[in-house]
Amino acid sequence: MTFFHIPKLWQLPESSVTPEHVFLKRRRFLQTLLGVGLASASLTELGCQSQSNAKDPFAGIKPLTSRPNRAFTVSDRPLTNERLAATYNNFYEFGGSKSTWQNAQALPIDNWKVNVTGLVKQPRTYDLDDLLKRFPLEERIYRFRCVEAWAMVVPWLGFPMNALLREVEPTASAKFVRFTSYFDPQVTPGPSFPPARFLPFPYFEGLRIEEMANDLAFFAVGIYGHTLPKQHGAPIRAVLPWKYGFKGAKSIVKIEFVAQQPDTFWNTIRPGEYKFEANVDPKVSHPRWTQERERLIANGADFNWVEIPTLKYNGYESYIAHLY
Ligand SMILES: Nc1nc2c(c(=O)[nH]1)N[C@H]1C(S)=C(S)[C@@H](COP(=O)(O)O)O[C@H]1N2
Ligand SMILES: [Mo]
Repeated sequence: MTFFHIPKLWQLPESSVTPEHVFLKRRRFLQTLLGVGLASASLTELGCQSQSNAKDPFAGIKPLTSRPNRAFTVSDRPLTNERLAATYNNFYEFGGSKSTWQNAQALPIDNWKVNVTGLVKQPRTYDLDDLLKRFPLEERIYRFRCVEAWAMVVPWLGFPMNALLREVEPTASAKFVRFTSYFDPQVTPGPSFPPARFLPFPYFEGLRIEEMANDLAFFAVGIYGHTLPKQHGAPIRAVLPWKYGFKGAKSIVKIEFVAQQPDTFWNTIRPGEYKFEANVDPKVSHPRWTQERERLIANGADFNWVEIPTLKYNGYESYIAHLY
């Protein structure tokens, strides 16, 4: 019997991990942020961020074993520092700033259930253990691009969405899928402005069935070798690396197969911005900023934003170009 150690993808030499000390320069990073002027909603709360470190961004995580899927790795930019990725998030259920990780610790993830319903032959409710037992976990390093033009590179653990499709068998009339995130006004207060009652919670997103069946479409249940910290959308979230980050609904409780293109959270709030498809495209500007470049949330030795060009479909053109 051979017993050998399979290194995690992100431990391989080609993944240059950002040194920890970079995190300590966060204050300067925040100043840089203020300098480039992000949305005012973020600005108001960013100021408080560096003061409270009382909570642990990794509270409650557990190790997860997985098979590294080396078909999906990233060599054109460094892996993002884990702590940075875990403390710079969008999760509007828990606030409108990037420091929602502290509030997100209130998310109750025990006895999580995911209801798969709608136009499927095998509708069912999975609990998280069912999912982990049924679908072998793999690790994939993906680029990640937020519509706000920040970007990261992280190792997700999870399983391809097409594995779930095979099991639940959408009917011929299922043309789209709709994801719904956890929402409980007692637990998820929403941003301070606009008040949550003006936002169409629970968060919802969608895909065409062919997009969901594509190799890249992924359900993540972990990151960096362990379960998802709550702020990343524990215990299960969607990851669609060729689309803007907002398409990847966090903390999914419902997966519904439907005949018509579903509405989406952000499109309902701001119909004039991105359409349903929301593929990363440097040539299609946001109404208020260019998408030609992006800023990595870490850059190795020194913590300034690193600006790099944005790639068509975030560099995944060969996988999904035939869909558009
Ligand atoms: N339920 C829910 N899912 C969400 C969001 C959110 O506010 N609520 N934000 C989206 C946006 S805009 C981005 S960029 C990513 C951020 O993922 P991360 O915080 O794990 O980096 O989550 C997406 N999924
Ligand atoms: Mo985003």
